[in-house]
Amino acid sequence: MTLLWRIQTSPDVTWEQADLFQRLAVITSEGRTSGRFVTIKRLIPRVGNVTEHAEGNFLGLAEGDGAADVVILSVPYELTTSYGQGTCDGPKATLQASSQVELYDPLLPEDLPCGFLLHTAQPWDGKGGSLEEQLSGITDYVSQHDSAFPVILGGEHGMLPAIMRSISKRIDLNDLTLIQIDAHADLRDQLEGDPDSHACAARRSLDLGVGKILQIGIRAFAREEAEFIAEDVRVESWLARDVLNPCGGEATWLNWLNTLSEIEGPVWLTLDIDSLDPSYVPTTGTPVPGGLAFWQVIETIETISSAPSAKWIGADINEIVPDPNQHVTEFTAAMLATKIVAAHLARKLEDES
Ligand SMILES: [Mn+2]
Repeated sequence: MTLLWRIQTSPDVTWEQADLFQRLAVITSEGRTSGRFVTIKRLIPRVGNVTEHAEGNFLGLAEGDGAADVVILSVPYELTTSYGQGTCDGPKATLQASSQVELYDPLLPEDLPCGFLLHTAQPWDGKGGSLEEQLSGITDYVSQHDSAFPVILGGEHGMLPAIMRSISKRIDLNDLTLIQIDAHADLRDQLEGDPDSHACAARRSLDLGVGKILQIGIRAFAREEAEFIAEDVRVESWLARDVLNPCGGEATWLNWLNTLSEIEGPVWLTLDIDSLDPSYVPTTGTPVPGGLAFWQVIETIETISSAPSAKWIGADINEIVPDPNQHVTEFTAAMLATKIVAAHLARKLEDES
C-alpha cells in the first residue's frame, strides 16, 4: 500500500513505470483478500490506463466507450468579476484536486464510477470577441453535451443565463425550479451599468423565463434585491442569518429541506461556492463571512437528488478561484462536484430498480 502510494505520487516515476506497477498491483490484489489489499484494489482503476489525459480527468478516471451518464464540463469564463480574480483557472484546478477525492460514497453500492460512464469534456474554448458572443459560445458548448447529466465547473456566475439558454432548448424554463446556493442574491437589474454581471445572474435567468428560484445562504445583497425578493413570487430566499441563527435556525433549516423535498418537475442547481463560509473557500471571487457549513451544502444536494417528484437535470459550481497556497477552495469544489455526481447516480440506480 505504501509503495503504491509512493509510486503514484512521486515526481520521479515515469508513466511507463507507473503503468508497470499498476499491472503488478492488479496481480497482487487478485490473489489476496485481506483487508489491507482492499485499499489497493480501490486504487487500481485510478491508475488503470495511465495516460496524461486521465490525469486531468474528473476523479482521475480514464475515459470509457459509449454514451456518458455524466459529463463534467469546464467553463473558464471570467469577464465581469468585480473583486477577486482567477475564476478562469477554477475548472482546471478543480479537476486536478478531484484526483485526491475518495471514490467511496455511502449513497452508492460500489465506488465511483459505480458502473456508470463519467466523461470529462474538453473545456469551453473561450472564443468570442464580445461578451454576447462568449455567452452564446457557452450556450452552444453546454448544448453539445445535453445527452448526459451535466456538472459544469466555472468560471464566474455570469455564465448562468447562458446555461439557462441551453436548457430552454429542451424544457420550458417556466417549469424549472432553479436552486441557487449563494452568498449573493444576484438579483440586481445591473451592476455598474452591466446587465450581464455575475451580480445579475439570477435576475437574467428570470428574464429568460425561469419559473421559480429557491435561494439559500444569501447574506450580501442590495436594497433593490431585498425589495425584489419581497415582491416577486418567483423568488424565495432563505437568508444565511436565519438558517444559522442559534435561536430558531434549526426550524428554518428544516423548512428549507422540506421545501426542496416537495419540488415537482425539472430542477437545476447553481452552486456559487461563496455560499460557503470563507474557511471552506478562502479564495473565491467574493468571500463573505457568515456562510453555510460544508455539511449544509451536502445535505441540500442529497435532498434535491432524493426529492420524489423532482427531476434533477444538472448543476453548475461557479466562482472557483484556485488557492495557490493550500488548495482548500478547489478541493471543496471537487468534493461538492463528487457529491453531486454520486447523489445523481444513486437516484438513477433507484429509479431504474
Ligand atoms: Mn453568485
